[in-house]
Amino acid sequence: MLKSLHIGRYVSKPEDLRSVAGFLEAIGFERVPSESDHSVIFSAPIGLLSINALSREYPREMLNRLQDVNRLIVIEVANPDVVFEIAQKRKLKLLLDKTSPTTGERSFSVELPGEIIVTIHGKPREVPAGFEGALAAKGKRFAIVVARFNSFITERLLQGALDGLRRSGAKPKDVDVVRVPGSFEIPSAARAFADSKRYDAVICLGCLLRGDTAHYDVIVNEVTRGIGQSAQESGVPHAFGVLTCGTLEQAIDRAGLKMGNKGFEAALAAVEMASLKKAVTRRPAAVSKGSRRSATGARPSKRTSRRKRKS
Ligand code: DLZ
Repeated sequence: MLKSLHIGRYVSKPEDLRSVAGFLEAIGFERVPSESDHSVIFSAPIGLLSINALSREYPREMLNRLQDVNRLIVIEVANPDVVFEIAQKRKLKLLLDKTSPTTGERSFSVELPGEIIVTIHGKPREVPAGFEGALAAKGKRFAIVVARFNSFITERLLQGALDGLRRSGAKPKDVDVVRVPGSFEIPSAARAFADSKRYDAVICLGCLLRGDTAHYDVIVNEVTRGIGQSAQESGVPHAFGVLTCGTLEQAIDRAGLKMGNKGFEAALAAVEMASLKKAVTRRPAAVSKGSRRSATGARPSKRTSRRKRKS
């Protein structure tokens, strides 16, 4: 029974092998390890074998080449425009480029070294533009909850967080800092800040070091769950800047040495999420069900408004 399909194509000169392989790799084919130095093997996510009648639309030059169909490779891709750019960057000779007016499918053929012709086809998917929060803290208020346990580390995280907020435009008067005994106490303090509705985001800083007992595992889970729960139930963004390390050395690296400062990173995450939350709540819905404005930002007609008032 059929196990797998291998299609071989031959380049006319051995030295062309490298550039053909380079192009196939650049567009996403995965190289299968091979000991041979006169062939390269690739795997594709889905393989299909197509038997084609030659089209009269093809230019004469291409028809002549296709007399030897052994030199044609047909590849379906998710976005032919991206592959087209790759082919252009590699200065591959374009033989044909057409887009179906009915299906929108683009199909183009390029000549690779070694007299190989590749026909790429696919339908570019429409990707929504999307939006994201900005690193703009000006006018927003932040609460920082810092654990005193392992203060040698957590005070460095705090300095990093304050630096991140300042660099994003936050004013010192808009930042409140509270210290709690250890990481276990962070969630309840964070929740109190979040419930006050006076802050745009809460930044949680602590340092849990694995000891010889099960204490670490119990607390790690509880602190993580508690901070997540506070964020979800209050609707106020919380940034997680609690280090969970095996050794003091690892913690030092993450508090300003080799691995950056996780307090600084947490502050930037808080600023971005606070900004994103504002953007989401202000943005008109794509499909408006009785909302004041439609997706285009237009208000509903007066007739609709009147009808709504009556009911
Ligand atoms: C008790 C304890 C221990 C053993 N280890 C840590 C730690 O590595 N990091 C930390 O932030 N806190 C630790 N704590 C303190 C607990 O978080 C908590 O403050 C106490 O159990 C009191 O509730």
